[in-house]
Amino acid sequence: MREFSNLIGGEPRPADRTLDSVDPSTGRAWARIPRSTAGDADAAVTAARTAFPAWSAMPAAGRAHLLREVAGVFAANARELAELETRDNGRIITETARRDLPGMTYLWQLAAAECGAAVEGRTVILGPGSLGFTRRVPYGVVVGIIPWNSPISTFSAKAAFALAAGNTVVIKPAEQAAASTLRLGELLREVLPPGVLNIVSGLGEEAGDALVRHPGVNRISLTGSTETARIITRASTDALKPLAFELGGKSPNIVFADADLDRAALGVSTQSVFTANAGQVCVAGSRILIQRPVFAEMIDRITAITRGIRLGDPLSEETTMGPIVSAEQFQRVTGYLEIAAKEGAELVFGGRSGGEIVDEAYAGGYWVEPTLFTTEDNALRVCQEEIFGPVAVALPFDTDEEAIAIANDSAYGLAAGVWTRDLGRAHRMCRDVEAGTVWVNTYRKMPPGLPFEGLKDSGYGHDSVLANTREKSCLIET
Ligand code: TXE
Repeated sequence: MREFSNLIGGEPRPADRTLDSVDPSTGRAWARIPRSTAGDADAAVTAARTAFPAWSAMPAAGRAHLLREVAGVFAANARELAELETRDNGRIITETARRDLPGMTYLWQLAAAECGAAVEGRTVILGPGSLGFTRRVPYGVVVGIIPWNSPISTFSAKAAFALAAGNTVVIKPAEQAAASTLRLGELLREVLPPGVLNIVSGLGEEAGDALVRHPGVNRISLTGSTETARIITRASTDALKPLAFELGGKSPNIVFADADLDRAALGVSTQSVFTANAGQVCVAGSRILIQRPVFAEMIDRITAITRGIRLGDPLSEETTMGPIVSAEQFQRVTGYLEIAAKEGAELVFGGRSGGEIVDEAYAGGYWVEPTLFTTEDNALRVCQEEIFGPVAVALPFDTDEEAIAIANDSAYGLAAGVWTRDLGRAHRMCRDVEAGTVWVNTYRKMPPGLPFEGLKDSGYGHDSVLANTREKSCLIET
C-alpha cells in the first residue's frame, strides 16, 4: 500500500486517521490517504493566511516565473502523474497521458502569462483634477474542492489561476481519488514558497465542511454535485463567502439531418459519453437528440462504433473504456439501468454490468457496458437526472424549435453539442440552447482560453484569473 500525506505550510503532514483508496478496475485498496480533521483544515488555512502577504506582494513577474516552474514539474513528471491518476480513478491511460497531462503544462504556462492581467487596473479621467483608477486585488485564501473524475485537471484549473492572481490556496481532493493531487503536493513543495499551496484530503462532510465554514477562507470554488453546492451555499451564508460552482449536467447532443453523419456518429458516441471516462465527465452528452429522418441510421452507426469499445486494464493502451470510480457510483449507475427499464425506455445495446463483462483479473472492479436507450419522452428520469456513467438516451425530434425545446427542458445547463452544416442554424442554436458552452461539429473541447461556466443547476462562476480578483476603486483630486 502506498501512503500519501497532506501538504501544509510546505511540509508533508500525515493525518492521524487514513482512508483507503481503491483501484476501481480491481476493487482492491492500493493506497492510504489522510482522513483530515477540522484541525488539519484549520492548519492549512492558517498556513495559507501566513503565506498570503508575501505572495500577494510579489511582483507579477516573480509569480509568473514560479508558475512556469510548476508547468515544468508537470512536463517532467507527466507519465508518473498520469499512471497514478489512472490507477486511482480508472480514467484510461490514453486520456490521462495523452489528453490531460500535456494540457496541464499549457494551462500552467497560460496562468503564468496571465499574472500580469491580475494587476492591471483601469484609469478613468473624471474631470480636470479628478482621476479615478482601479486596483485589482486577490481575495486572500481561496479553497478549491475538487471531484474524483479528473483530479489533476480540476486541481490545476482551481490552483493555477487563483495563484496567478496572488491568492494563496487550499485544495481538498475527493476521498475516492486523491493520490495524484497529494503526489503533486510532494512535487510542488520544491517549487512554491511554503504555505502558498496546501492540500488536505478527506471526507466532504469533515475536512470539506471545516474549510467551507472557516472564517479565514475568502473564496470557495467547487467542482462537484449540485447537491453539495446547495450544502456549501447554506454552510457559508453567515460569512458571505463568494462561491463558484461547476456542477453536473444532462447535456444534449443534437444531430440534424444535414450533418456530416460520420463525424456526428463519432462525436455523439465515443467522444462525448461512452469512452469519455465511461461517461463520468461533467459535460457527458448523455441525451442524444436526432432529427427523425436520420434517427434509425444514426442509431445503427452509433451501435457499430460502440461495438469496438474495449473494457479492461485502464493502464493498457489497448483499452478504450475504464470502470466506474467506486462501489457507490456503480450502484448509482446500475440503479439507473433498472429505472430506465421500469420507465419503459427501449434498450438498444448494453445494459450488462459487473465482473462477467471483463477479463477475470478485473472481475472485482466496477464495470458497466456502454448502454443506449431510446424514448420519445424527455420527462423520464433517465432523461432528466445525471447518471454519470456510460449510459445515454436517444430521442427523436422533427423541427429546430422542437430540438431547442427538448434541449432546454432540463434543470441543467452545462454544455450542448450541435451537428449541422447550416451556419445560420449553428448560430441560432448557440443563441437559443440554454448551456454555458455550445459546441458545433465538435464536442468536449475546453481550452483554458475560453470561459467554462454552467447555467441553471449546472452552477455559476469560474476559475479564471480575473474571477480570482476583486476590483477596488480609487479617486484622487488635485
Ligand atoms: O460528488 P460530491 P460525488 C455529480 C455526478 C455524481 C454525483 C455524486 O452526478 O454522480 O455528483 O458524486 C466534496 N462540504 N458530480 O458524491 O459529493 C467531496 O469530498 C464540502 C459531477 O462524488 O459533490 C469532493 O471533494 N465539500 C461532477 C467534492 O465535494 C464537500 C464531479 C465533490 O463531491 C461536501 C463529481 C461538503 N458538505 C460529481 N460534500 C462534475 N461537475 O464533473 C462533499 N464535498
